[in-house]
Amino acid sequence: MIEPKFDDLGRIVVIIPTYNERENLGLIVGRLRAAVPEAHVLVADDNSPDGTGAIADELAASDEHVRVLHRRGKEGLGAAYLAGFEWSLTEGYDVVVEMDADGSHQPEQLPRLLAALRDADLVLGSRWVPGGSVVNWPSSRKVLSRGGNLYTRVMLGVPLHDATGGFRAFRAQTLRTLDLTGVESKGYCFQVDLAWRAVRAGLRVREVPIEFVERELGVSKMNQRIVVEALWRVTVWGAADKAAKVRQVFAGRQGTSSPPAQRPRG
Ligand SMILES: Nc1nc2c(ncn2[C@@H]2O[C@H](COP(=O)(O)OP(=O)(O)OP(=O)(O)O)[C@@H](O)[C@H]2O)c(=O)[nH]1
Ligand SMILES: [Mg+2]
Repeated sequence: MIEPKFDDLGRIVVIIPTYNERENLGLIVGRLRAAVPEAHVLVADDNSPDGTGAIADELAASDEHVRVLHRRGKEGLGAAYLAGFEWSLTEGYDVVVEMDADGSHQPEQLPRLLAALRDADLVLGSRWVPGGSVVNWPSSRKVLSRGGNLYTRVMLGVPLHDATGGFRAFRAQTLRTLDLTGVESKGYCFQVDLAWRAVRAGLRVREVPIEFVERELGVSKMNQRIVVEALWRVTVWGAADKAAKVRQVFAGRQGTSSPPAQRPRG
């Protein structure tokens, strides 16, 4: 019996959203089970046409640490995570982790995130802090990610370097605090949305460096629509936030009392 290293954090579940990841799922779950044996795994599959859901069921049948959430159809990463969060909170987990199925997020680096969660409410695996890196990305993709993160930092005023990344560890209490019922974001901006909510709620958000490895197997679900959604929503959120601050300045000048600038939304 291997001694759990993170039992002080409580029960841990790693949510892996999948859409057509049949080549990757078994590999990633195997690596995860070896890297953090005490963690449970929830595969959130959107009825993948390639049969990923059936593979997930096979994994679950042979390992009681693995569970599967079968969803109706492809509704985007954000919706799959929201369903996974709800399941995890209902099941009473204390720590909820987000991780891609395609090997970009290395399960061997999860202990780093979990260790950092001891002094944080949300830990982000970050490609763009010292020590972080990306393997096998063309420079166009690096520019897109770094540019998107810079834009997010400027528009929303979040002090984060990788708000779009999806390798994260939440305390369950963080998810409860954020009130996720109003989250509509679907693609990358789902990650931005949650990080921004956590910062605005005054929670402790920490970034730890990760090495992100571009997928080798299977097909990317990244598309132009996901990028446009992120750009559009960040712009709208940022403009609304700045307008609210200007209104507060004017209200303050007129001597009326106003709520604090950075209130949690939920
Ligand atoms: N359940 C579910 N999972 C999804 C959906 N879209 C993407 N995913 C999963 O979310 C994770 C990230 O998607 P990727 O296609 O790897 O997106 P990406 O990492 O931005 O793109 P690449 O760098 O090209 O891999 C993978 O595990 C996908 O299988 C979806 O609509 N539903
Ligand atoms: Mg990927």
